[in-house]
Formats: sequence, structure tokens, C-alpha cells
Amino acid sequence: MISSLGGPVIPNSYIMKLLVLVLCSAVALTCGEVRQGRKFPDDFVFGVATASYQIEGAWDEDGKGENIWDYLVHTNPDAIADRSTGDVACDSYHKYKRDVEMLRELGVGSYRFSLSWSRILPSGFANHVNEAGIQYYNNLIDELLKYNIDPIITLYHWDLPQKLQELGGWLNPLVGDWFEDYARVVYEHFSDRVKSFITINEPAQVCYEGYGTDTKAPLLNATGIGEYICARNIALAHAKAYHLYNNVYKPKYGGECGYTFAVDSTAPLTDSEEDKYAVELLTQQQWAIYSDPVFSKDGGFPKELLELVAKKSAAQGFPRSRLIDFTEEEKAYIRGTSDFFGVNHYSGSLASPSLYTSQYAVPSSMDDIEVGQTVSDDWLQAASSWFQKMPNSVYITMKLIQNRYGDVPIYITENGWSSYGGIDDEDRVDYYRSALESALDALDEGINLKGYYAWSLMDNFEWLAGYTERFGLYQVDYDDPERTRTPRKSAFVYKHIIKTRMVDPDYEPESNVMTIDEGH
Ligand code: GBH
Repeated sequence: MISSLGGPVIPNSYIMKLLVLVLCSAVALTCGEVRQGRKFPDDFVFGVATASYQIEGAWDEDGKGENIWDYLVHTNPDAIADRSTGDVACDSYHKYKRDVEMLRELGVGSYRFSLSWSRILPSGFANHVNEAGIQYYNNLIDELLKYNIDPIITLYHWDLPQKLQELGGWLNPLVGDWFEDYARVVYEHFSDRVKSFITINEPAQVCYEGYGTDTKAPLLNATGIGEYICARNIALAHAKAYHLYNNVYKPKYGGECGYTFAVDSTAPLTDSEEDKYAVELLTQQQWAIYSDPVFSKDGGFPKELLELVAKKSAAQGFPRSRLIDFTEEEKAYIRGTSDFFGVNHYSGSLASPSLYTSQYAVPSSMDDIEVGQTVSDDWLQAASSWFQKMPNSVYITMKLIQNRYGDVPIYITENGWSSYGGIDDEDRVDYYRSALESALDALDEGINLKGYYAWSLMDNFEWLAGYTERFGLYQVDYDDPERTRTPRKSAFVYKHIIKTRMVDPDYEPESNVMTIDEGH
């Protein structure tokens, strides 16, 4: 996506100011100004999130099998910005007690982490369960429960067992069965104590970035082909894992099972009908292709996208569409299979067909929709090239979801800011404050937002960016074999927000010594 944002940046945008004005008057508040005294509801969940490959390390310890990120960093080191690996990462495999201590310091009610499929099933298949892997997650879960922190488990956060990749990974039509078998092992072992599961983290990043481009493992870059085959298989795989939970484990243990999508805030570049339609097309290409099959009234892929891809495919000489529709039976099987809408939200952009340039491969899903994006130069740039701070972006994102799916319960399962490092992280503090103010705007309007997870508890392996970009509330010292974690200013500020359930723009931490408050 870097290149798609590389288009003309609107200088000192008049349009942008108009847009902000319209959005702000729509919610009857002045953007940028913090309205004091608003509180998050008592049952609103505050948490932090991490993912297995990004923090655990111990890549080949105690029987763990190889996954696609192990394989990528070892066979193609140049693909990673600093040639680093997740071999040790934050060493959470050994330091999970310190992680839980940090959660207690922050005072969070919930911790979202993911399971390493190949730590539990080394080959990917369920014929052999690695007991040491089960033991590790049991230890972590029990440690969390000891301190009344609710575990929320993501089954899949991008680390597919390498053996399954060699069989085609998410492009193999049997992947849904493999995922269901893995899910059964997970539910069997953990659903007595874990009441919240997320099947898959960000299908778009699995399919589009991993198969339709080369920005995530397995770097397949089968543009306009891979992402569509994957989109079909992953929806079915998610649905299988959901039905299994819903039919077998929910009746026994209660609990919920959902699905998490990456949603950036998108607004039209101008007020024109073309630009508004561009927002819809970009939405379909970026996330609704994955979420409509589950959350839309009729199920299935977005209609306009199906038509566009069919038309383009025919013109390109393909005997059939590159995006294969579901059967009616499949649509019915997938529809309604999520107890909540999980959303990972970071950046934003402005969309218009007038910004489309022919920089994309043919075929590709960006070429299929012919929409371009840009950002305003007023938006602060994060350390990650793809990440700019769009004003009121949480609110805009919540509205996009609500307009599409009505009052579905929403959890923000990730949100946070990237820097290059340093303890005094004012930019991150500002980002969290604006994001949470924007979440309060959404709550004021009756949006069914139930919780918020900061990304991330600590610095971690940022995929192709290695350790060059930092998302942590805690800084991790990678030169230290102990991987010492030190709270940043943002950790103190987030703690204060959780404690008071309010965003105080003037709060300054009294000291840099972190303690555990009573009751945590
Ligand atoms: C989240 O994805 C992930 O769930 C998490 O693991 C990750 O650490 C976190 O973001 C921060 O990146 O084409 O190379 O410019 C957020 C989704 C990731 C979508 C970046 C857009 C652009 C990558 N976004 N991606 S690139």
C-alpha cells in the first residue's frame, strides 16, 4: 500500500478543511478540542494486544514446528528491513510472567494474544499435539486468571505452519478443514477458562498482503489472483471454526467467538458522487470482501466488486472470473458467523478515481477497482510509511462499520502508534488521547463499541519492518539478553485513562516509576 499513498499529496488542503468541518459539525463538536468529563461506560473493556510470532521467540524450542515467518526470515533475510528475525523477539516464551506483571501495572481488564499454530501442532496437522506448547499457553492463561485479567485468544495471527504453506496454504481448498482441526484442539484445551476467541486476525493482510502482493509472508505476489482465491477459502475456514465453537463449546462453557478486520478510515477526496463511490469500492477491496460474507444481510461477496472483477477478467482473456462466487449453500453457511466485529484501526486516507495511476500490476485488485488514495500533509506521519494520523479517524471508522452492518457489537482489537523508539513518546500519547476521544464521540452517538485494545503491550517484531518501528507502551531493549521492558510515558497515560475511565489532556505522570495498584 505504500505506493498507493505515494500519489499527489494535497498541499495545505482546502478540501481537507472542508471535510473536517463537515465531519465535525456532523457530531456537533470542535475537532482538536477535547471535551472534558466524558466517561467510558463501566462495562467498557480496556486491554492491550500482542501476537505470537511478534513476541514469543523460542522459534524451535520444546518441539515447536516451523512456520511461514520462521521460514521467510531464515531463507530470505533481505526481505526484513533490518535483516532481523523473530527467533528471540521479546522472549515472551520465557518472560510471560513479566508480561502479566506489566498488564497488572497498566490495570487492564483483558489481554488479547495469539497462539502459534505450529507450537501446538508442529506439522500443522492435528495428528500430533505438542504438549509443551499446550503447557505454555496453559501457564499464561492461568497467570492471567490469577490476577483477574480476561484472556482473549486469536487463533491465527499470520504464522501458518510451513508444511501447510508447502501444500498451498490459504489457497488450498482444504485449508478450512485444517483450520477447523486446529481450532478443535484449541477449544478442547482452553475453552474451559477462555471465554473469548477470535478466529483470524485481518484476513486482508493474510490474503492481499501475503498472496496478492509481497508485503507479508509468504510474499506470493500473485496479484489479482491469490487474494481472491484466499478470500473465498478464508471465509469458509473462519465459518467452520465459528460453527464448531458455537455448536460444541459455547453450549458447554458460554463465551463468544468473533473475527477481526483491519479497517482504515476512508473519506471521499471531494464531495462528488464519483469520490463517494470510490470510498465504497475501496471499502469492498480492502475489507468488505472479507466481512460482507459474514456480516451483510444477504451474505456473499460485495456485488459491485464481483461484477467489476468478472468484467475485467473477461476483458483480460480469462475464461472465468478471478473472483469465484460462493454457492447459495456456502453463503448461508458463512452468514452470521461472528458474535462481534473486531476492528484493528490505525491509518486513514482520501479516495478518488481521479487519483488512480497505472502503477498497479494487471491483473490486480487495485486495478480491478481503479481507485487511488492520498493523505493530507496536515496529518502527522508515524514511523511506519503507511501510517498517517487522520483526524477523528476512530469515529469515521465506526461510522463506516455501522452504516454497513447496523448495530453489531464492535471491539477495537488493535489501535496504536509507531515511533522509532524512546521513552518520552509524546506523539504516541497524543495519538491515544485523540483515538480515545474519537471513540467517545462514537459512543455518544450510540455506536455499540464494547472495548478497546491498545497495540501493543510492548515493542515487537514488526513483520517486514523488523525492529525498526516501535508500537509498544513498553520499550524493549533488544541488546539486553533479558529483553528488559521499560514503560514509556504512554504506558502511564493509558494506565491513568483506564483508572479514571476518562481522557485527561493535561495529565502528567508524577514519576517514571511504575507500580501495581491495589486490586491488580
Ligand atoms: C496490524 O495490522 C497487525 O495486526 C499487527 O500485527 C501489526 O503489528 C500492526 O498492525 C502494526 O503494523 O503494504 O507494507 O505498506 C495493521 C494493518 C498493516 C494494513 C500495514 C496496511 C500496509 C503494509 N495494516 N499494511 S505495506
